[in-house]
Amino acid sequence: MKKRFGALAPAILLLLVVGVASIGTGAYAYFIDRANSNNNTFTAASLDLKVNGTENLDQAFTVSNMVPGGSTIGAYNLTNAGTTTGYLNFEFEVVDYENGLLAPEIEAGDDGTTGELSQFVYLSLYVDENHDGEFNGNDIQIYYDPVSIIQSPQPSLNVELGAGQSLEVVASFYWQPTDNDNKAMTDSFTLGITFVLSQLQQA
Ligand SMILES: [Ca+2]
Ligand SMILES: [Ca+2]
Ligand SMILES: [Ca+2]
Repeated sequence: MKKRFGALAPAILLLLVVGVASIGTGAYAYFIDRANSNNNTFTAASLDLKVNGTENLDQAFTVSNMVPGGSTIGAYNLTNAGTTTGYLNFEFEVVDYENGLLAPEIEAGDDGTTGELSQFVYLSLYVDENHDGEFNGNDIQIYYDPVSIIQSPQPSLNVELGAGQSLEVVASFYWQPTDNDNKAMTDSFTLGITFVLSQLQQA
């Protein structure tokens, strides 16, 4: 009898071990169910600024035979064709040309060093919020001064432009008459405007 029990002991011990192990791994068949959130996708947004529907607008203004008291006006349509809100700011580049020195220029004290036209022509640049072609109401003034000083640091305006939104920027040029207008005879200037749309507001 003692001998038979001794022979069964390893088997009983094995059952005990399996039982304890089963409790430890939780292998009993309780109910279970799962629900899923599949194909989570992450895509970058875009900022895509267009002026009059293009990336590089050439010669929006070509004005010849300017005279004191003369003016010209035009408008840009700016669109954020991207998918996230941007903030609009402005950069400018002016280059003056003398184009020869006439007697009236010399008599006015012009030394031919550089052209003077940009000192006489004022630019009024503004966001025309109410689209009436005039600076009024809640319109946002971007610049109002002689063109010659437009390259000096300008305050950041950070005009908000939402995804898919457009706004109108009006540029109005006016030759403010002075006693020195003769200095600008035959002179010319080129003006480049860069519209900058950025995700963050500029300092
Ligand atoms: Ca000249
Ligand atoms: Ca207006
Ligand atoms: Ca001149």
